[in-house]
Amino acid sequence: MGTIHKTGCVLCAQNCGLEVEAENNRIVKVKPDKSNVKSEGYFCRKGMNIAYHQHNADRLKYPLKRVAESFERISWDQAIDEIASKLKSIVGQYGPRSFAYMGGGGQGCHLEAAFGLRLMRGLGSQYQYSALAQEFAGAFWVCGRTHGRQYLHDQPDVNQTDLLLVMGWNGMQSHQIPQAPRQLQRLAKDPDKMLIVIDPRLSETAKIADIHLPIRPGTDALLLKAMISIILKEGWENKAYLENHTSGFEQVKSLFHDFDVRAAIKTCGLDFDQVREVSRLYATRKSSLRYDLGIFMGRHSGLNSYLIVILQAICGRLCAEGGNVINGHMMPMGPHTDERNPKIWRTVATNSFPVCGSFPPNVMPEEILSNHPERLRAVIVTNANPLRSYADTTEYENAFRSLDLLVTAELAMTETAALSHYVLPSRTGYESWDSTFFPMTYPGIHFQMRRPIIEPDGEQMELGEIHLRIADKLGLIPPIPESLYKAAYESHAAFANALMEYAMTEPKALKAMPFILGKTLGKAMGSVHLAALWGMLQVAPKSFQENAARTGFKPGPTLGEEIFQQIIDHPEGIWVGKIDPENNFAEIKTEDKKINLHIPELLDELKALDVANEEAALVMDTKFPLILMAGRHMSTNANTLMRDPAWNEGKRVCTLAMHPNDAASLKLTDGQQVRVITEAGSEEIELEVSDTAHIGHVVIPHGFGLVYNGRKYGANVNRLTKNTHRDQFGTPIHRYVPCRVEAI
Ligand SMILES: Nc1nc2c(c(=O)[nH]1)N[C@H]1C(S)=C(S)[C@@H](COP(=O)(O)OP(=O)(O)OC[C@H]3O[C@@H](n4cnc5c(=O)[nH]c(N)nc54)[C@H](O)[C@@H]3O)O[C@H]1N2
Ligand SMILES: Nc1nc2c(c(=O)[nH]1)N[C@H]1C(S)=C(S)[C@@H](COP(=O)(O)OP(=O)(O)OC[C@H]3O[C@@H](n4cnc5c(=O)[nH]c(N)nc54)[C@H](O)[C@@H]3O)O[C@H]1N2
Ligand code: SF4
Ligand SMILES: [Mo]
Repeated sequence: MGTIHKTGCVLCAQNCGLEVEAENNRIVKVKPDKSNVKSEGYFCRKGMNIAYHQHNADRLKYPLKRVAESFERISWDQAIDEIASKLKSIVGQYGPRSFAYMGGGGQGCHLEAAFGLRLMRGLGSQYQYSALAQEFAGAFWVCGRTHGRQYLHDQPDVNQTDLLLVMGWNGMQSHQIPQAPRQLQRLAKDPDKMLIVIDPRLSETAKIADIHLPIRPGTDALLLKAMISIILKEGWENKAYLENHTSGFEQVKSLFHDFDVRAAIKTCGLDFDQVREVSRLYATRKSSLRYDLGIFMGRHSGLNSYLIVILQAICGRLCAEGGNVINGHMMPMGPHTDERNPKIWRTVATNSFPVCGSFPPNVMPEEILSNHPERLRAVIVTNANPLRSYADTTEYENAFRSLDLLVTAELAMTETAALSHYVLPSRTGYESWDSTFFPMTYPGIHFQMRRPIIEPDGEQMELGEIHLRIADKLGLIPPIPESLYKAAYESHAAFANALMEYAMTEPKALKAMPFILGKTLGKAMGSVHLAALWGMLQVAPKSFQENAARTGFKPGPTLGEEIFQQIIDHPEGIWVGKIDPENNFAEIKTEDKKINLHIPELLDELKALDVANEEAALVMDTKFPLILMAGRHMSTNANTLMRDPAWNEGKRVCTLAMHPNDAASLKLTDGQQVRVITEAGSEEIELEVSDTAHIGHVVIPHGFGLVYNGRKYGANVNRLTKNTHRDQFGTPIHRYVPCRVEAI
């Protein structure tokens, strides 16, 4: 019998509570943790198999340096010295735009971002690239305009809603809200509630829905425009809400008049009466809406997000009970980086801008391969595996091979690590203090700090400490007085006083704060991540303090310390705050405090959205007659986080799903090997004939193509995606990749 620890899952944004049994420094058994107030004893088969993520043959133990075509073990001192001196010389010679930090994202470990972003800023750069900008960029950008800040995202108030309308989200497999399958099944089974799913495939979520609209792939914008037109024409809109809580609708309203609704719905491959009924239900019931990658990574991604806000607003469903609500947060997922602000950088080769602080990974290869004098030359990658995760593996390989410096801090020898000049071994989410800042709950705000439950069996460091050491070598940390180090060992109160004194006399202290905390308090605590959390809580903004007071924390100067102690005392996680459910509109941060429905930059695309233009755009090239859904989030993948494929042994996991009619016309049969060809490349894969597929639409899950112990597991779908197949925000159009399929 080993020791049982309360912790959380690091494999998706839900971070369900887990009870993990560790024996001889290995995870031997995992159970869901009933005492976690967010997940309440829910977990999925990924969480159950977390040991395959933690223990695998590719784990890194020591810093490595590439020498010719292989790696040589070096000391931490040598690694940090060499990396810092190369960074200094590259940034010194070519300027701060030559450096990018690709990190801070991830599913389980966000505390490194406090350090990585400081290192990036210390070098003078604004280039943070992360996964956020390959999925949510369009939606977050729209939130910036409609809600006033790019980090204000609305989610369905699932507990109170009577009707959940789902677009391009397969929560039964992908989750994305706490205990998603439980919640979806509850809505589907309750005769007084409804689940409506708009998805080309008969997804696992569509299967249990009250109504499934099997939309033609890529036509959601047309459908949304039609639904809004129907609602306005029938007079089902909420006029009082529009008057009191929105602005700008007068400027866009006319675009929905005289729209050929019947023809549009026909182009979507749907039935007019059914769409009219769904529109009526959504407009007249206590409804909410959840959309995801089927929309985010689809055609008209940004426009769809805009249309969804308009749909919600005309029906009065935003910031309303049982509708879509804005969650509270302990820390926003990123800053509001409005590209109209001249201080916000654009990239040199593709003129791309960040959304919520993050630049789009899709443009990075061009930014590296450009011949602009300020092109990207040095990249630090953490918490990401661009060589299998991001679009166009082949182009990424070309780009990364031509960098002057590529440093990857990783748990395992990933595809990205294998191409790097330096590989730095990092502790896993079970070997370090760490957490995420995903605001997924409402009205409560949940927080859990995971603690080390496994001893690192090498020289692995916390990711934040790796950034700290590089920053220190670069001279980015001002001198710290001995008294501050000493105070860190005395008490938090003594430390807080000493820190305040120091910050008043040292002008550089504020900007280097995470590093200073890490070097002093982090040393005393044995974790730089934990020290950063303590620091964040001491300077929590007023809005968070109010939310914390609502859960019973005492407002005042000791609030941060009190919350910190509660977090430490409760490894299962706690409610750290509660947003005011009576006044969700208070979260809207536009100038007039109303939901702004007029986005000039999207009006041309909205005007041009009609049946004639769409029918023309939807005609497939004869070379590529099928639509590939490049990536599917299912119970047998976890992005690229599972290194040991044994967790899927005996399962049919990476196939090309195709409708029986398409298979028949191509004379293909289930189980045979086929070749899928796109503009980016080709991959061989096993065919799975499935009537869950939509005609003309084929599906490959992402995250495969891993080579483990010399054997390749499945096809890497990102060999089939082109980095330039993206929208105006840099988001890949992974859900609409033209392809053809041939027998081998
Ligand atoms: N098991 C598992 N769970 C995961 C992950 C994982 O790798 N594995 N990854 C996590 C991450 S990082 C994310 S972002 C989420 C993603 O979670 P989801 O967004 O739910 O993932 P997808 O599988 O892309 O599902 C989207 C749905 O959109 C549909 N779709 C495709 N094209 C269209 C279209 O044109 N219109 C409409 N309306 N629908 C369309 C698809 O058929 C699919 O059912 O999953 C998270 N959860
Ligand atoms: N074609 C296609 N591609 C896709 C998708 C798709 O639908 N289609 N889905 C995409 C989506 S939604 C997402 S979010 C991305 C995610 O893609 P990525 O951002 O690459 O994230 P992951 O695959 O989750 O994890 C990447 C690496 O982080 C490392 N890691 C995890 N925790 C830690 C840590 O604490 N420290 C360090 N140093 N490393 C750590 C893991 O070992 C892993 O190698 O993939 C995307 N890729
Ligand atoms: S993968 Fe996601 S849903 Fe599954 S146990 Fe982990 S956190 Fe929970
Ligand atoms: Mo994602």
